Amino acid sequence: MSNRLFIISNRLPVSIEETENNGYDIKKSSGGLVSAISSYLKSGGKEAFSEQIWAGFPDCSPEVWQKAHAEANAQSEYDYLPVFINKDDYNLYYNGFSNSLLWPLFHYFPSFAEYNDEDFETYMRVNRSFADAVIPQIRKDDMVWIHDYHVLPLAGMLREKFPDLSIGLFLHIPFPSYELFRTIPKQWQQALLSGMAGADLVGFHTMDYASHFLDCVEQVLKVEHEGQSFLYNGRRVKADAFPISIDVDLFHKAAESPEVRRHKNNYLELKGDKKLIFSVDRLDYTKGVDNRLKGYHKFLLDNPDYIGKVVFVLVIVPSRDEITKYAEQKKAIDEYIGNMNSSLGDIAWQPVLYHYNKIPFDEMVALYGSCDLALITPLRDGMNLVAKEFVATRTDKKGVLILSELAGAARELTDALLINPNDITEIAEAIKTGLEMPVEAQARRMEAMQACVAGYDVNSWATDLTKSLTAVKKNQSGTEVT
Ligand code: GDG
Repeated sequence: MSNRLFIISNRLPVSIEETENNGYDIKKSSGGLVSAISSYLKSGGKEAFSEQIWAGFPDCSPEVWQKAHAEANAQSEYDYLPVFINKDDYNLYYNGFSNSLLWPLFHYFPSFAEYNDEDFETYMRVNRSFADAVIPQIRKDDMVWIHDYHVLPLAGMLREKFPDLSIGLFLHIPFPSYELFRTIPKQWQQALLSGMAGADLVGFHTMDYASHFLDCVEQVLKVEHEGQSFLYNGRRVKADAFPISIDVDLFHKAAESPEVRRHKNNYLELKGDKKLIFSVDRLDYTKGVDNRLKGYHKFLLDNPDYIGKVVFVLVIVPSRDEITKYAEQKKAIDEYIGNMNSSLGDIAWQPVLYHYNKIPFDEMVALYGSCDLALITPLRDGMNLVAKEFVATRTDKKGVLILSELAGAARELTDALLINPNDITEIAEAIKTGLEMPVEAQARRMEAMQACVAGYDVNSWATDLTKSLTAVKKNQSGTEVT
């Protein structure tokens, strides 16, 4: 238990907000990555490490951080290491290269990708700032765990200084096929892949993504892989699948908690004898909300008996709203819902109940628990945790999951009603099938999906990754294939 766990991600799991009179507010983030790592540490992971350090952008200036960091650190299980990035650089690195090139391209939206030299240069410079901030703090027996597409070149930058350091990199989004990856200028392809190959273990949600990565490495870095690993600069690098999951117990327990029950009772009363469809996503064109609405619209037009007898609660959490494509997506959704509600609904009933804001955890779980159908239709999604959370919540074994076959989660949740998110008719038909599915069939499918989610929960994911990294390190004696 001598080594430390060193996590690096774009953002720290805390942010400091300046308030009036020189004060500050410490806000803990509650994203998927933070809850994944926290629940792993709580359930035994902590014993494996002497300390946990988390490096990332704190979303505040060094002056504000200076005032608040002691208190923030005292409240946390992590030692925070802030990486300060100025506003202009952050804009080009985050809104630019990360979210206007890598995000759309890796999600198979090449026409949304913006190839901009200044964005690339800033992305590399910001990654260098990450390296500069963490290098003086790293000890050679630390286990470094880098997360996501914002920091792809970082492993390579750390490797220059620490030839033997244990470095894992996990990508939370898909990795695209070479045919898409090659649309990036060659110098950028090289920088991204050689940076990723600085890790010892590169983790993805599915084997498809891992295979695409290995294929790109072969084409761009001219290094052949043997099985799932390749030799790069004399070091063996492994690519593998680690399908991220959720804290199953948290959702089980939450489903039975008095707060969730209270919200659930309210929703059940509100719903009356109507059917309830539910979805919750960040605002993102990859989530397929337009097609979801079109599919629901078609379902109502094709099955007019359901008019007035079903409500779709659509929750969208604001996200990346400084990027034009996101603002356009918001506008398109608003307009579609406005038109649909006024053409099909009346004062007494609206087909879509739209909420454009984050909802509290208990309310989200109550909606998972009281809906008849969860409608999850991303055009591409690395994994999709909402699908797994819905399944884990349904201790009553009721409810139907409609899931896009283009989400990573579809590889595991094969007992969902799987649909192609570009096929509006298939979505419409699946809604009808789902709403009319006998309870025995619902229970059978739900039990199979619950067994799958419980069989590989978030702790399995984190343990699997850390053990695998340790094994890769052990096997790295030379050219041994792992
Ligand atoms: C990326 C990848 C991959 C959402 N709305 C509310 C809320 N949430 C929580 C959900 C869930 C998380 O946010 C969303 O996770 P997803 O996996 O669905 O999607 P991304 O944000 O796109 O995440 C994705 C993931 O990373 C992990 O690797 O699965 O493919 O794109 O946990 O519960 N939570 C609350 N209120 C909301 O309104 N409380």
